[in-house]
Amino acid sequence: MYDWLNALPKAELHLHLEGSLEPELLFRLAQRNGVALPWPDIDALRGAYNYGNLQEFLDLYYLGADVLRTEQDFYDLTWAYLLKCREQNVVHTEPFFDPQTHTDRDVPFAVVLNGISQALEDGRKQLGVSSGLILSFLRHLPEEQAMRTLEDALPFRDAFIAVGLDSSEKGFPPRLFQRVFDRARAEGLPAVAHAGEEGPPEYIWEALDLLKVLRVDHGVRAAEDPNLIARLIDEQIPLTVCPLSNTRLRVFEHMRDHNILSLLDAGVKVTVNSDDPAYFGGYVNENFHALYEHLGMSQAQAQALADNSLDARIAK
Ligand code: ES4
Ligand code: ZN
Repeated sequence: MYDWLNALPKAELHLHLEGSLEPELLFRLAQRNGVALPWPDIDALRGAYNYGNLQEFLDLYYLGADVLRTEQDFYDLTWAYLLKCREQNVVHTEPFFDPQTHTDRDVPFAVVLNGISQALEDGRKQLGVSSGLILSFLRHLPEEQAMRTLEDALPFRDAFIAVGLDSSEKGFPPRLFQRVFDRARAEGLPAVAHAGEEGPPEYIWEALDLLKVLRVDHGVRAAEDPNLIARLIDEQIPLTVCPLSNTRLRVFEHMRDHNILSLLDAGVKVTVNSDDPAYFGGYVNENFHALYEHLGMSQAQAQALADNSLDARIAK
């Protein structure tokens, strides 16, 4: 079963490039750029990968991202992830990046984008991994800063397939970003958004009705609202679910409690994704393995999940 799962062609639709920064590369880039780290060695950093909730993870994720400084750094980060894609039969990926995490540290937008875009282009040519990049806004920062980030991005409009919304969810509802998403849509950029990870079902309604998202990232708390589930099924709105992320961040206490297969069987278009693989202990295939091990996922269910991922692509 594990070999069969590994060989399944699949797409990854929920992956933060900054969250694919493995500790080894993190330490190498820190040394290359002369950045002092709060951890004495790689094992100490790995020891810190223990989170009580989303915010505890995010605090570490933003600290780690501080080693990314040059175009080459962003290239190396993206390339390492694409090598994983090839290894895992991820034939298509639509990764996120968070420009504000870098521009707020005075790393220019173009430095970040050029490094990532060059690696994605080389990945298409040399690895046969197709891709489309999603520009994600940080929702814990003011709406004006998201709008400024969008303005910075528009000269590079063709480098993106969509905009997204991530970071701390509770207290930062989608409605705060309606103007930014209106502007993006006017420029022809479709939208996705994190909603219903830690936040309530109302945030998923807002993402659909106000931000007009094509997909919902996470969305697992939709299960608390039967009317919302009916809408997701009726409109076949994809959810990009991240099982290892959800258990590491205590959205579900144990993998056996995860609702992804119940949602699948109910007719919701769910997909399997890794979110921040370096921080949550696995890439896409390890997420599939966990569903087999703890939820008894069948081959037919795994095939449906992989088919959903290819079908839910924005870039076709
Ligand atoms: C994230 Cl798991 C998760 N949730 C929200 N924002 C994020 N950024 C990176 N990983
Ligand atoms: Zn995410």
